[in-house]
Amino acid sequence: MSNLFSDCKYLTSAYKINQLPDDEGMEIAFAGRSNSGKSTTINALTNHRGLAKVSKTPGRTQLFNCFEFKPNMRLVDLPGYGYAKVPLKMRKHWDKEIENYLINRDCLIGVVIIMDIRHPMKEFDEQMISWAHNSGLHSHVLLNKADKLNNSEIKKTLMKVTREIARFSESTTCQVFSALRKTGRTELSQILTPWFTEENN
Ligand SMILES: Nc1nc2c(ncn2[C@@H]2O[C@H](COP(=O)(O)OP(=O)(O)OP(=O)(O)O)[C@@H](O)[C@H]2O)c(=O)[nH]1
Ligand SMILES: [Mg+2]
Repeated sequence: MSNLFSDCKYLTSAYKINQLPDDEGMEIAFAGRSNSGKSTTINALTNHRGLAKVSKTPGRTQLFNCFEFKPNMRLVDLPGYGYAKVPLKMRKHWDKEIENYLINRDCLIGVVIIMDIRHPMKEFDEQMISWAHNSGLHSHVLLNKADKLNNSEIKKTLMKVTREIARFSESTTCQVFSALRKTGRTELSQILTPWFTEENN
């Protein structure tokens, strides 16, 4: 099924934020712990297998990977946060660059925070949610890998996480997702589309 994001192409990769595309137009970032499924989610949303690189080895995305779906409208695949096996020096580099990106990127309008539904709301996830809320950015949480749980576990987790999110932000939305099975893709696209099309951006 086509959506706003279907006609998406790879634009560029940046090791440092000054290598990113010009800070113009609108951009949303896909953030979350390493291996939570950020890259797979971008592929599911854009219906484009292989657009963002996916790997069984955590720590795969080592760059800011930028994709453009309309002129000056981009999705950014962020490096995974907090993966212990990434060398400390590299982790420090990324923690600093991601923070720098989040704080200074003027065209950033929102973040999609991706969690493994089996391990939701880790410290970084909570920080991202409250930071996005306090910064006036759109934010949406995906409880990914729902295919790993049964329906009653899914329901229970969704209720629990929704309650926890409300402690940090009243503006952050949340949904169940499976990037692998593409469940929740239409809902995701319906949440993200107004971020780019509403007048008050
Ligand atoms: N079962 C299941 N596996 C998934 C799902 N989404 C992603 N995966 C798997 O999880 C692993 C990591 O996926 P990625 O998309 O590379 O995760 P990432 O967050 O981009 O990881 P980094 O780039 O290392 O930060 C891969 O083996 C994916 O196939 C899902 O919805 N269900
Ligand atoms: Mg990745």
